[in-house]
Amino acid sequence: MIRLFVALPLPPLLRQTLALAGGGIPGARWSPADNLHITLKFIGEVDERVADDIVSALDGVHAPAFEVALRGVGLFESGKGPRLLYAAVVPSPALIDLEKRVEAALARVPGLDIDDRRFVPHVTLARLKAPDAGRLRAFVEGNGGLAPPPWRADRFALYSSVTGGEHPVYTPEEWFDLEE
Ligand code: 3AM
Repeated sequence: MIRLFVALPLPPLLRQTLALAGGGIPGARWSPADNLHITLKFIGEVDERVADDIVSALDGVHAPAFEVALRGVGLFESGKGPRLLYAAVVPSPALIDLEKRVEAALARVPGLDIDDRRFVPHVTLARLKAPDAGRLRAFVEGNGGLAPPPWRADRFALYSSVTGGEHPVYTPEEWFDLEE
């Protein structure tokens, strides 16, 4: 079995910059630079044979390359308080369209049960467990103006995810080019 998700990578320099912004909030586990990405669709655990079908399906996704921009930070909350700190992604029509195309391609793979939660494009900066409320608020307020230079998304990847360690290990297993 292999745990998979589909995501857009972030440029290496941007990953380093965002990872360096971390620290200083007790109760926040910061994503290492290598883990920063924009999830398009979480797939979950699948059999290796199904993984091959997923690659074939994603090969059939044709979409244009497009500009991506991050703008500000936000929190995902659960009933028990904030659980995830993220950099928000400007939801351009091209990004929404790509997510829909990936979703449609995966829907055609037999044996897959993909979650259909609303797409809120984001980059997970930290996972939170009883974070220090004052420090968290200061970080969110201090980074409301986050606006790194936009970049051109010209490919996406099928990533594997190995959980269990301090941080999950994400590895791009296959790349899929967007059209220029
Ligand atoms: O892009 P982020 O970091 O928000 O939280 C997991 C991570 O999202 C999410 O998939 C990405 C790669 O692991 N994820 C993990 N389990 C999930 C699930 N059961 C999930 N998303 C939806 N349903």
